[in-house]
Amino acid sequence: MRALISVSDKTGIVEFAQGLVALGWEIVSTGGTFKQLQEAGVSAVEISEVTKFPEMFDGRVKTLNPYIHGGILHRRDEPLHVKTAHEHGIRGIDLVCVNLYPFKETIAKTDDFDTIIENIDIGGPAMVRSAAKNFQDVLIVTDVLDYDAVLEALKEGADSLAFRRGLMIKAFEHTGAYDAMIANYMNERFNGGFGAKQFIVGTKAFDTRYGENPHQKGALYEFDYFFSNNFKALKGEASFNNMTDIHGAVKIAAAFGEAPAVSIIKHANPCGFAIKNTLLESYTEALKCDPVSAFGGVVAINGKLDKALAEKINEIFIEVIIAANVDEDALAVFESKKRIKIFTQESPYLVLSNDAYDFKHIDGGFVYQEADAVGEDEVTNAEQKSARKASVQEFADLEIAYKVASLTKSNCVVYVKDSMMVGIGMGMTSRVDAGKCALLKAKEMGLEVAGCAMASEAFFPFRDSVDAAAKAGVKAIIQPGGSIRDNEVIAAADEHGMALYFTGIRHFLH
Ligand code: 93A
Repeated sequence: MRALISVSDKTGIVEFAQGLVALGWEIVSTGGTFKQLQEAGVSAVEISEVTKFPEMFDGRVKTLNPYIHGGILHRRDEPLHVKTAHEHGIRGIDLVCVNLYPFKETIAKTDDFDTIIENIDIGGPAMVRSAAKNFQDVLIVTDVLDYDAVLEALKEGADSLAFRRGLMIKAFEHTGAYDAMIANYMNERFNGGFGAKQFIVGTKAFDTRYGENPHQKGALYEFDYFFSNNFKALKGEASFNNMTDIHGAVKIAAAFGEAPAVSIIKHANPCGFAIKNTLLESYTEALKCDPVSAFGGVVAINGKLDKALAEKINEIFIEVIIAANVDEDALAVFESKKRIKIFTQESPYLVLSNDAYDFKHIDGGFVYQEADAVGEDEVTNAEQKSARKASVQEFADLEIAYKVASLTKSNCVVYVKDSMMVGIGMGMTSRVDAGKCALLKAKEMGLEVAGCAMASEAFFPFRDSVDAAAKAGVKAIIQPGGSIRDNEVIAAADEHGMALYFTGIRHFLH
């Protein structure tokens, strides 16, 4: 039996080749791989001996040859194929182990187009696809993590058709994802990301137990292995709804750099947020906004979940905690709690993938757009429209309210006082209702709204929301502006002695 090994990521390759040799396999390999195997004392044949051609054109043509592709592709159960192979001196290749030129790593470190082009693998995917097509007779190994399982299967004669089929599917996923990555990169570079005939995304990270409801199947797909690298379950298993809530929670808690921000999310919308001196204080204040909604919610912590914070959170039922990092004795606090789930990113602060994409499913397809974000200076550069200027604390509160509003379902209005959210109304069909709803809730929770700052993610179409806010004691407002009645809104703010700022940028989130 002969194996062809040609890998860019050479992790574990020596051990894999040694394992094959021990099972009586002969190894053929390409330049760099051959060298590595030879240095490790693994006997192998160089590819040029098989192809009877040297590697050519700076390695662009190494394995693209009938001795290789004929060896992989001919059907062992088709007498004419076997005869033709024999006539031409083509020997069978029964296992192909390939991983591709590191296109992703290359685009991450350079813009140099020649380098990028040279890192598009041609011969590799061709071999992967040949072997995958002929999976009945050829094992195709594309994942470093499969080496042990393959050796084990060969040892025990357990390389069944089902086993080979599994490897075949992985192989086509591998080449499919690779070409998608190249197409997406080229589109982004030359078409601003919107010229793609096909937009191809996502690798499965894991299946969720079910979808949004128990009768629906669900799974998480990721771009660029974001979750594989930045999401670890310490307790429990993330559900479909947990993932969308965690998304909302992390986006908000991570929106203020290294500040000790804590957000509480229910059904993808915030029901608590604060930035105080410590994470414990932030959580305590965040919870006051709407402890009823927070019950069974998701808490995101922009820093360490320590024991004291864990004990505080443990006072009520929170379903999910996502913390940048978690102390062991904090985890121990929840030992006897069966239902709580705890996840970490194992980093000092919460991490976002910052992908440039955003899309939403609609029946039969999806709408695709650039991702939205509040610009770094958007709030600082907001235009003062009123006679009155916001105080330093009011301005800090405006920034919090505005960023939270940009990450909350439209229509929304957010009230913040002393860096703590005191009221929020969201997902309403009318902005004035969102405002009323928030105030009603704040009153119910016994929270003081007077003196707070307020933000809206889109303009106020009428002065009614400003009048209502003034009545509640709001002192500063930030919003995009852009309504034909902006002047009435400004006049209302001046009448009430409020500070009013326009950012000029709308942040609908539907
Ligand atoms: O340059 S290629 O597109 N042309 C080829 O014929 C070819 N054959 C194998 N790339 C080719 N490969 C790739 O070389 C493999 O996919 C693998 O990633 C890499 C291994 O090269 P080396 O063994 O020299 O490190």
